[in-house]
Amino acid sequence: GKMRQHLLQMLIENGDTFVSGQQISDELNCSRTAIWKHITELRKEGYVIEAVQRKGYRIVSSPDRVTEHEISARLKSDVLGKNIVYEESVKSTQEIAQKLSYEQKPEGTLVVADEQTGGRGRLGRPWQSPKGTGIWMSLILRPEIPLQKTPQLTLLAAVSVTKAIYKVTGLHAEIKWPNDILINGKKTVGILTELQAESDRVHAVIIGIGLNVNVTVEDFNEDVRKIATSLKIESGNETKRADLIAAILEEIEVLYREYLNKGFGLIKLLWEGYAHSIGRRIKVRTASQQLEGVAKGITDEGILLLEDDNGKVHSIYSADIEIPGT
Ligand code: BTX
Repeated sequence: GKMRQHLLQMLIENGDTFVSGQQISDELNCSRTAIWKHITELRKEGYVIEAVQRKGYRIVSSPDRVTEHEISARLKSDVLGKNIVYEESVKSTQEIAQKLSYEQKPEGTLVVADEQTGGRGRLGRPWQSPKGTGIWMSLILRPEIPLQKTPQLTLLAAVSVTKAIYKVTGLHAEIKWPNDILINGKKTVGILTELQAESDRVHAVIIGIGLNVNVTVEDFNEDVRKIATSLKIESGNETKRADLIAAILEEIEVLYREYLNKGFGLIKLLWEGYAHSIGRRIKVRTASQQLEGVAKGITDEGILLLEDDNGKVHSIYSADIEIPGT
């Protein structure tokens, strides 16, 4: 209920500091007995809460949950994630975010799920989203930019996620154009950008992020096991998903503001710094053709430039790329 969430928020915000029973009962306008009842329930949910006479309560450790309160209590952003919709199990957070966007929910609205039963990648491919192990979320943005610039936001998101992973875990991830983030050559994050637009007017860009956080090898299906990895598999440590979600939203917010004010320049530079495929020989599969050559870089629009063996440079707008030897 509302009161338990409020109590949790107070405890999380106070960190290591005790919150007295008096403070709580004043703020929540409830009795000491009611507080005790809620503390008992929170303990059942996995929170370890210390209770000390004349000092009060404090959280010693929290379960790894991605509920609105777990995220909000850690979030320092101004706009992104101010409105959070948490669901325990959904088909796809993209689907929900699309619907909320049509309902005019504000920019920065975030949909997060503990599990997806029908998570999707590009071109209708499935995205495995096992329960309680990863970040499966969709963010609504409403940038005033022309349609053809929207792919830049995928790159912006990829840079932000890569920075956040490093900040929270110390792991160095690399970006494979356009939308994969790899650690040691294996897929750790997938980003799916979907649009709501009319002629040239962009109503919304829905950025879907799937991040394997505490996923174990056994959690992945047979077919994905060879190509995928997680932060836990790579580092040996568990990460609190809510910490990482907050860090990602903060990084996106900073770069998104920079992008709207000053354009793609800085993001392009950062992206190139994290790029896995630039300068390497790659195979490209687009809807209409297959090409092979060296990835030369990206344009100011975020388009990939590929030089084939005859020295001809192709602009690749959207494709799957394969890096032989990975
Ligand atoms: P993609 O089309 O680049 O990648 C999909 C492919 O990645 C699959 O065909 C499979 O081979 C592999 N794969 C599937 N699941 C995983 C996984 N958990 N880890 C690594 N590799 C995997 C990438 O599409 C974009 C994915 C976006 C997912 C987010 S989650 C929140 C939001 N909701 C939703 O339905 N999709 C997005």
